[in-house]
Amino acid sequence: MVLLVCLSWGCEGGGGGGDDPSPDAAAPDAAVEAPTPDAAEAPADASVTPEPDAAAPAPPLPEVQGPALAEDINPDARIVEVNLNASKQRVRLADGATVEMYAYNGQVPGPMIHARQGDTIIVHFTNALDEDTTIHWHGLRIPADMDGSPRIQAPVRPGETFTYTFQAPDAGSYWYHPHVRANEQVEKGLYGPIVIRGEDEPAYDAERYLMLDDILLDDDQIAPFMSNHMEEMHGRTGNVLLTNGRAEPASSTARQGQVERWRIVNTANARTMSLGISGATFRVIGTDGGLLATPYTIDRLEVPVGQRYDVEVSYGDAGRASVRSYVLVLDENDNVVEEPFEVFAVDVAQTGASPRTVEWPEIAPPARRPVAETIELRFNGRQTAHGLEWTINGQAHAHEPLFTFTQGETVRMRLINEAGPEHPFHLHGQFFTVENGPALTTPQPGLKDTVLVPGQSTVVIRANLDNPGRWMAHCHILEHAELGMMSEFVVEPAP
Ligand SMILES: [Cu+2]
Repeated sequence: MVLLVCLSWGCEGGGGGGDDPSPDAAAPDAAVEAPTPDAAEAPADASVTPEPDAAAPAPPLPEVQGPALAEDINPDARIVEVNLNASKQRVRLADGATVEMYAYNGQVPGPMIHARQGDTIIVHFTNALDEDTTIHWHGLRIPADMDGSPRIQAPVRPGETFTYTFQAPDAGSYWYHPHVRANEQVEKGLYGPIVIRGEDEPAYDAERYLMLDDILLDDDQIAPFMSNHMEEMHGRTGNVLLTNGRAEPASSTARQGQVERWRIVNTANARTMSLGISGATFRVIGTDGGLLATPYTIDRLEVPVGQRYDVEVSYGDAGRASVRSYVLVLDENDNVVEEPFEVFAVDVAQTGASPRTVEWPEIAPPARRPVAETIELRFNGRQTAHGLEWTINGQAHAHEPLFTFTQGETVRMRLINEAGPEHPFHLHGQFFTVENGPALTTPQPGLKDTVLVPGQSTVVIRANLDNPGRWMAHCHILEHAELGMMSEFVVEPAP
């Protein structure tokens, strides 16, 4: 794979500190320092618009630190209505240089959408780019015509608008990104977090959303796309690590004894992140499909692109809690070595307090439903006259659905990777459980929408096909998807 050591771009800091208007909004602590209008107004709104026969007004949503919240322009407490505008923007990733990127509402990452399970979400989207785009709501089991697939929804043309409307069906940590030329548009900064809050979720001293990314810069510009064989082969691995859009290890503060919930997503084009946390203890409490029945502990969290993990972080000691991303680099003798890069840190103030034990709610594990049928999806690549092409069951950019299922069925899918590079497989509109995967390095409990299939190995999943429609199924290494590793399946409504 491509090994790059230039992971310190712009990280020297320096005094600068000029007031650049846009990027500060993306700093992880922006939300702490300046509560957004939405957070401040939510309780008031709830009391101003009582519905005669509605239940008691919903309490305000807990703050989630991270990308600044999208402003909710609808006074109804059960409707989150926001404007999103995609445009070109110069973004400051670290003190000093700015890079021309794409941004939602002028910020990278885009603003956070925060709603309760069952809420209606309305997004008025304006495309101020000079190319087509759509928005895909990654992981949300919403109607197919709102899913942002350019094969179902006509892409939003430059200067045009589209309103996405759907209900948030499941609690959990999700994200949004385009589905047109995604390898370029996501790399350039088009992605944002979604938090859907369930009832009776455990309360924490703080919550954070960390969007982890890497981008490939060349001379302080986004490097040309698909300009080398390695990018086609393994996907684009960057030379700058970003956390909530910042190249410097962002830091925050907490107090000894506190327990926090962190939501983590890997928005990189291709790089599987390997994360460790020092100076604090953590356990995994949630994944793509929400909170787990049984949290588990682990030393190293492997996060393939597209996937989410929720972790509970406890500060038993004062000092510095540090999130490290372990990256393979070449040392001076050209040996491949693993090197940790700090991507987020929390300065923990001394109090002498011990962290409490969070009482875990009763959560049913995913039901083990009978399998209606077993199918195989074979992943491979081939060299063509125009370059490398990635295939699913021998087809690149398959234009007809590969399979037709019936709503309510559970289908066992054998994901067979016949090639060397890994493929994080993403199913739109449905959840699945991971049945087994001999090469998987971390446990995979809970409901997922993305699973990593390592090179030359097979992972078996059980997909609960409950959401009718025509759906995409593809590799989430965005270069692989653009080079053909993209398919569709149909779920016909139950008779
Ligand atoms: Cu792939």
